[in-house]
Amino acid sequence: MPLEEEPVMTSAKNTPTPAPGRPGSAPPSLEEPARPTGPLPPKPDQQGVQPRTPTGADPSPDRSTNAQQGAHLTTSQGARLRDTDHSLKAGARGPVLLQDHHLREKITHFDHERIPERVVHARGAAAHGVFEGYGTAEPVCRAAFLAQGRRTEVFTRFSTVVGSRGSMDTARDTRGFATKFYTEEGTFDLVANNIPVFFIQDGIKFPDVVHAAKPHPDREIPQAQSAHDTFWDFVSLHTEAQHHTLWFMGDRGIPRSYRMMEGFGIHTFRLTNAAGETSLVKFHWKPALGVHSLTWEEAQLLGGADPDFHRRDLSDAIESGAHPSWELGIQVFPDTEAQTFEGIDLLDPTKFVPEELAPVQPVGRLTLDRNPSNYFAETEQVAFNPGHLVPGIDVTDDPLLQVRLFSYVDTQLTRLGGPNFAQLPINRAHAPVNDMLRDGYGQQGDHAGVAPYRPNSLDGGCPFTAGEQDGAVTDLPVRVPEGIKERALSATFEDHYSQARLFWRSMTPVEQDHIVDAYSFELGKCYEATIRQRQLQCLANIDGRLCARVAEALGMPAPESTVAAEDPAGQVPFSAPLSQLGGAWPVDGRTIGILVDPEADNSGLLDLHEAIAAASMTPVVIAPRGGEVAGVPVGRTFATAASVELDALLLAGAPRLAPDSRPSSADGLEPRAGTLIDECWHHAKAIGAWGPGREALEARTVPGGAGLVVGDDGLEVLDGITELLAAHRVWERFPARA
Ligand code: HDE
Repeated sequence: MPLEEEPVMTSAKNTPTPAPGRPGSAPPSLEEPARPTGPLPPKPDQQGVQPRTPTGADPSPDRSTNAQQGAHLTTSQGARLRDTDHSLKAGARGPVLLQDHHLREKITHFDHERIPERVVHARGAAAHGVFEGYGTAEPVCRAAFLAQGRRTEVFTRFSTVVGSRGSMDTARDTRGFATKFYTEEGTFDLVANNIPVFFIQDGIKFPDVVHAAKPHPDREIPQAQSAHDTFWDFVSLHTEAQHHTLWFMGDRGIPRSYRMMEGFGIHTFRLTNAAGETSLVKFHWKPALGVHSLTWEEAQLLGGADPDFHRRDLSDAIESGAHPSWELGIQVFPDTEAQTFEGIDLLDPTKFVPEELAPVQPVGRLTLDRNPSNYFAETEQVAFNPGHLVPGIDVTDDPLLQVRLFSYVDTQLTRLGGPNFAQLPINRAHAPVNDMLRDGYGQQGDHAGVAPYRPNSLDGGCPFTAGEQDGAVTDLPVRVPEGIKERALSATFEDHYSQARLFWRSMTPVEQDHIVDAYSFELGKCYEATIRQRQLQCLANIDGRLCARVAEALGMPAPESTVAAEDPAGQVPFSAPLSQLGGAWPVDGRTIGILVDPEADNSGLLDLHEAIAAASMTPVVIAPRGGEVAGVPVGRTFATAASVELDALLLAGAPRLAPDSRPSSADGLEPRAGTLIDECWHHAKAIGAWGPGREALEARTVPGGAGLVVGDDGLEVLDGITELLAAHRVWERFPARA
């Protein structure tokens, strides 16, 4: 039988799923195609993406991928198949035959599709992008990717720490923020978190803190939560964890979006400039959109309404063209023998350096502009390692960092099934690779030559080692402090409370309220009174007022502090950048709900929809039923809408229930529309209304209340809402309680 001609584009992946309410995406055909027709076009943010080859440069396209070539279904060996729905049987109702190769291959492969999830940071979402250097780092760092105007491809993965791969995005937790820079000098990984300090000072304790935070081993509950006895048992006994814990009891533990988080390298790194001079630095990512958070109630509701909230938010924003960006900055400290700055031990990862003491100096910009095309191949298989460094960037003796340098490869050997995971497309260096690593599970290199050893004469002596002038990584002649071999901790690591106190003092009253609520919730979930009591003691050592407020909520006595309350030498009393409030920020990628009554006059709806999209925000029309209203697609019906998905709400109409349909509220408003307004009001979101929507607004909120915008039409109201959104939330609606 002659083979049919192949269509030009044959991959059927990338079926566009239009974001709610986004008009214009071509729907797939109703019928299953009978002949190859070519796929739906790739999404705009995925255009021109080719899988990277595992080995060698520029192989033929046929060798570049073994996935989805040609129009026809084949076995893994390329033999075309005419049926994949029926196993080969002895008669239509008889037993299945072992000789059915396709059946066995299909089931066997399926049986092995899952790999172990990450032992921590299992739940994540990622995106591709570009980093552009400003050249401002040159006085301290010779890394080529920081040069002015140098553009480097990057891949960034965000994650929660504790939950399993299928857990909710909005759990209260620290977030990972790991970036792979595919630089021309080799790959540099900045494996960061959204909190600048860590739980522990020595990596040997990492299994302890993780075992304490993970679900209880007997019943495996709770999932993705720190609100349980084992976690608070550990951190209340292990007081160096108190500082980090306070940060994630604060609003940073429940970010509004990955796009609105800071990132911190935590450890101190050592940089070298072209003259060989060294400096100590801490890395910071500053988001262009500002640092913003959910409320705790929103986070909890989202856990049910949309467990993928952060993942969806990131990919929707990128797909709609609202590309998130961050500035990379460094705090620079002199590389002295003491490795301290203003009395702060730079090797202690439970301490940060306030920006008032060392400003964050911008050195480049990261922009994420492309979603992965395959979650497993990219986001799941990416392997970061703080030991992936380039010339000009080196580690220090921070005992947490030193252990990390061992752990990442070790865990990846199991997770990614052998030693060749650096050859996976997402992990491949973009710099030429010429190693002498050979064989092993999953080897994809077809290495030439006979002499993968040095010295050799058979392969012409290749590969040659490089000198510093050829861009080689050099080992810095750093002095190692002399001492005896001992399992001990430096006395400079002993202060566990003063920076936690600085953090607490630097919060605004509403942020302090959130912290009190978080401790009250978390400790309220602990069964053991002694654990609550012990943690109250830690809070008393941080701040008496914090302790008293949490103790009151728990109905327990507040203990007295057992530590000195004076600030250590050099510490600032207050650090403004620690608070998230204040300032005005771009509104790109914010979601605006528009509640409509399809029976009313919706003539201005299309213009409003377009105006919101033109301002780089996402409009979502919410109506009693699906379809279109005035030419605009309904993004959410009352069955699928949730207030927690929205940043602001516009009331274009006031859908009502028919009087005899079922019990209604006094204002006659459709109850689910009423709940939407109530929740947006309660969560301090901006709400706008015009026409019949004004009536609903007045009925469900406090007339004249903060953050309410009324006007004659949607466009006028939108201006006021956009202004309010720049501050993220209508903070005046949360009167400070203390
Ligand atoms: Fe990690 N960490 N970590 N960590 N870490 C991992 O590596 C580890 C620490 C961070 O999106 C693991 O491939 C130890 C600090 C991120 O793939 C593992 C210690 C910081 C990610 C590991 C730390 C991080 C990881 C699990 C204490 C912030 C996710 C899977 C010595 C500066 C990366 C993997 C991704 C992942 C070990 C402490 C950040 C087990 C032993 C401090 C963002 O190797």
